[in-house]
Amino acid sequence: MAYRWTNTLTRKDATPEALFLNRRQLMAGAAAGVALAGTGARAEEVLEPNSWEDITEYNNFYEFGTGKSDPATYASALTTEPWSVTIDGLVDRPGEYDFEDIMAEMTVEERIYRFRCVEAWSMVIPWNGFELADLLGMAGVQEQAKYVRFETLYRPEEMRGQSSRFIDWPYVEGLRLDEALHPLTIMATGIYGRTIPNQNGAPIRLVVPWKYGFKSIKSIVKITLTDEQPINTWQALQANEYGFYANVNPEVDHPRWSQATERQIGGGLFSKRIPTLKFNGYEEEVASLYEGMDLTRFY
Ligand SMILES: Nc1nc2c(c(=O)[nH]1)N[C@H]1C(S)=C(S)[C@@H](COP(=O)(O)O)O[C@H]1N2
Ligand SMILES: [Mo]
Repeated sequence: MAYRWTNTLTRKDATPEALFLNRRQLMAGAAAGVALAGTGARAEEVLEPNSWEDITEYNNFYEFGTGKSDPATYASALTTEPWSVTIDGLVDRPGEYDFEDIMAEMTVEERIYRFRCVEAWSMVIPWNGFELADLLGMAGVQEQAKYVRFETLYRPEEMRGQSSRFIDWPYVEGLRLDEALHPLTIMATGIYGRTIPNQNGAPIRLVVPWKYGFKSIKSIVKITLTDEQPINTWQALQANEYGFYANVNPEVDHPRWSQATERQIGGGLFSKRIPTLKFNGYEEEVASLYEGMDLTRFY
């Protein structure tokens, strides 16, 4: 079954309060899907999502500038139709996959996830999307593949921040294959039941909720299956501050600030710092991926 988003939903259509509340409670449980079987406790948890305004007006998307309001101000210049994603490397069916053709095959669901930036702020975001594993399945992952490398669009005519050369564009990210195939890892195409806004990474972006936000690469045009660990943009830029794994860990401070707590975006007067959770609260689901690894070294 495939479900396709359209641009015709308004926020009011998408979130009748009572309906949304019910759905939210359902999805809080469904969010972790298979991985949650038998771990009832977290499934009961209900996360209060941030507002549409918080989520779409306070962003990091350096292709449009380094200020938090730059993406909301300038990302409307980005053309997202037509869009295609090249999937290549160690796959059975390499090629340029049209966004529409991908969506026709995928089942879109809502996932309400904590989102924790390495800069120590956080939100809760109701994404719409599908599991990355399903998309990789479309291309057929070969046995020798060990990592997945992602690339954002490079189009300086529309992405004004790309005229600044402090980043070696395009923005690149990577995951180990087992991280990429984990049921919590999704490709997001919507927020609050609406098409994902350009500033949040339209038309398709990665969301890996147990890792720092910079891993969740936006506006993806290329996915490569490889047997070599990719060098992600932030690691290339500042390897002593940002690593490949980038798992949220309150016990390992950033060289320039503590990661023990985080500032909740929104809430006005009630805005506060809360303790940061190991693996951003998804420890039960993902800790086994890192058994035997020294998480203070592999950051
Ligand atoms: N292509 C690209 N992807 C990106 C970034 C970026 O600058 N460029 N910023 C990252 C960072 S640091 C964060 S915190 C999240 C922010 O996502 P949001 O604006 O949807 O909250 O996007 C990540 N993905
Ligand atoms: Mo971030």
